[in-house]
Amino acid sequence: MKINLPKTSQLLDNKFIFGVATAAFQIEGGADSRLPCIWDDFCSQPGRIKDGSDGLVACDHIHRWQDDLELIESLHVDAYRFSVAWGRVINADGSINQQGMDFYSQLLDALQAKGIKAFVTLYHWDLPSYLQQQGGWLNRNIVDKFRDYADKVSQAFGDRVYSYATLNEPFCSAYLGYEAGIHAPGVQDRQSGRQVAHHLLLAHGAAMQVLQKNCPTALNGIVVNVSPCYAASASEADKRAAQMADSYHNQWYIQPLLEGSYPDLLQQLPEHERPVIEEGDMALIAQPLDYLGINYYTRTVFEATSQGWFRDVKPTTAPLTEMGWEVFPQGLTEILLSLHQRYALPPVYITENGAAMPDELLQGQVDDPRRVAYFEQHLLAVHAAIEQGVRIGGYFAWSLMDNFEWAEGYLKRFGIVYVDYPTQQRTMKTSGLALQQLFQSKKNKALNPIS
Ligand code: IFM
Repeated sequence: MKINLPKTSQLLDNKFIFGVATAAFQIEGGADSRLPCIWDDFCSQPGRIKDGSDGLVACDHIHRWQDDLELIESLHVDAYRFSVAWGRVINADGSINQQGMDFYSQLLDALQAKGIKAFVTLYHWDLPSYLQQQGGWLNRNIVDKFRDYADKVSQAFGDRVYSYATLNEPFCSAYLGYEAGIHAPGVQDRQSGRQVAHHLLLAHGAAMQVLQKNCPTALNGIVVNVSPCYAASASEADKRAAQMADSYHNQWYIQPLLEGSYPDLLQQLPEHERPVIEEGDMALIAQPLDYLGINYYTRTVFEATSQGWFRDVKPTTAPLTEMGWEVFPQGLTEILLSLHQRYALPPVYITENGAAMPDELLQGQVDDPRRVAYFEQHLLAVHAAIEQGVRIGGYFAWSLMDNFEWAEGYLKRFGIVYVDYPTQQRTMKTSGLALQQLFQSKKNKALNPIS
């Protein structure tokens, strides 16, 4: 199966970056060589993870990274996006864990030798447990801890990193972890969620200053997840609900980053639900960004509640992925355009996009035509946004391989490479082959621009 893009698409330009993405806790395993984190603790609480699993072994990437890197190279990607496990590189007393640092150092060297750009995320949700015991993201001191972590990592990695993201999806850490309570650490409290969001944004700002000082030539920024919010009906109440949801879930993170202020919705929260914001905080958050990473999977539809708030309506009829998420590629174009119209956006990278599908390994093959279609539709959506003026520098498929899908455990497969967990054998899916062909044809076009 092929992924077809218009021949003249800017996605096929030499400068456009194609890549695949992963995150430390989801693939590494090797829990005995790092400090425990909040996700280890969460997994050990009965009922938190659908299949009762954990990240102790995951894809055993820690021992198989060289083979995995061959796989990445075989895809003809320009870049590989991965995250650093904080508790693998920094000890509880703040000193460097050299063995852990060496692991990423070797990976960076190997990527460099293969000409693959490293996109490094500093925080993809795996806060060390000892920091959680000190209050975690609710304790404002976390900002200093994160700054120090960013400093040590960026000094150790030097200029081998093409791009840093301070945080991956602060919405998930704050909202899913502290308001909905379905992610670690499993708290359900609105004020905590808003406070954690504020501390995450502050930590981002503090780390950005360090990154710009230590790595002035790297592309430094942050990755947010966005889900465009649609009204369930044409009623004024539902339209307003969708606007509020957009403010609460999307703009709550983007507006402080780009404009140094929270959406007006903040003023509508009762005082006891608002975050504590100190003088100078908003300026620290709004550090200039070299790029904004956007993760997109689906849209969300909202209706009004009788309390004047919003509630999402589960999709039923449209094509759904295994996550129950609607396949809605035009939402990606629409959210990119609306952000472009609303803000002075830095260059955007689509840092995650992909789908969980009901994959089966049959006679050594995994045929996933619906995922191929998903990628094609979303790449076309990116193309459409570029055509309408949004500056987009790259696109990363989520994910390189099946992995630990947080509260869903190993039940949901997002990989373009299938992982047979009992044997740890990797099998390229049809979608992996389709992306491989696309990525290769882009490289070939760059080499032979006339063809
Ligand atoms: O697996 C996650 C990833 O860790 C963050 N973004 C969304 C993906 C799919 O749920």
